[in-house]
Amino acid sequence: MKLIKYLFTVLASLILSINIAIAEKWDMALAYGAGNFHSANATEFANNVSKKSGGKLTIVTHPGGSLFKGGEIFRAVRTGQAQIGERFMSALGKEDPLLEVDSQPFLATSYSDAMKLYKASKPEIVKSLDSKGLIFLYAVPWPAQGLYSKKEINSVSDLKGLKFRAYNSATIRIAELTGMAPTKIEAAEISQAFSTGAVESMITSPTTGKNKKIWENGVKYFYDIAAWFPKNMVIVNKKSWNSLDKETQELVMKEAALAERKGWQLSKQGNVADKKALAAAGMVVGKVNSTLRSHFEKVGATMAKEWTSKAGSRGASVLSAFKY
Ligand code: PCA
Repeated sequence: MKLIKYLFTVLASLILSINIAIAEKWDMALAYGAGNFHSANATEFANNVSKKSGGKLTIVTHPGGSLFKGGEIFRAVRTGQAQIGERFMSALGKEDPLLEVDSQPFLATSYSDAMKLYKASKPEIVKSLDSKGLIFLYAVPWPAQGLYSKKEINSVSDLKGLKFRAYNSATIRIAELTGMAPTKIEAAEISQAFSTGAVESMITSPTTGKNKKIWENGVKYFYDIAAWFPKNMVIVNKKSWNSLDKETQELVMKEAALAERKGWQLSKQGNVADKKALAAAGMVVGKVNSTLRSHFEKVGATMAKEWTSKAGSRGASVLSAFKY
């Protein structure tokens, strides 16, 4: 009897230890608020994986920068402080200029071109992230980027000296080339920056303006320049990835592909609906005049040259794959 009891205990602890070895819990760092479509999509992805993995992997999401702020997420995932996270790709140009190809003005100005550019750049990006100890899962664009301003902008000289909120090197460069005064500010601090008067203009999506209720901070104008579609990507720490069995890895990749498709759809819907929401909130939603547009296009051409020389032969082959 004693022996049976002993064997039973051994067996029970064995089963328990096997379970512990197999069951993984990942914390997913998200920079944007729970109501943002990127976060909602990532949460659905996380829930689907958790549900379908049979208890082998649970992904817990932490939206709104509650685990790590936007600017910290790449490093946190790389070092394994968070096993998985989402980051705005084009803020990582210092890591790899290819990550900011989607923020080059007027390179891809429609969803179908943005998809083409994504496909052309993805293999190199996946490889470069892998060499930094990261597994790429999926990427989803923000709606088309437009110019927000407290004051009306009718001419090139109206841009001069405007205090401008930038979110990456490309938007800093646009500001410099158009005579605005840029400050880099993460999305989480937008409302405060506008309400204190630290900034008075920015370029971002109708979605971010709507989510921030930007009209409450004295921003009256939205100019739909639609010059690029920057993406967020979801990445996993490679060590965490390697601790999953093959079946679970396949499940994660399958759900990631679904999340990517859904995310692009949500983005397209937001691109229409969120502009309407800005107008419904009383903002003036329109286009820049043709002089301003060609001014921005010239800036785009200068930046394309600068980026090409920064991105070297890898950049050149991405561009030729895109144009092909
Ligand atoms: N919203 C984010 C990135 C691009 C966008 O549309 C932001 O403004 O920071």
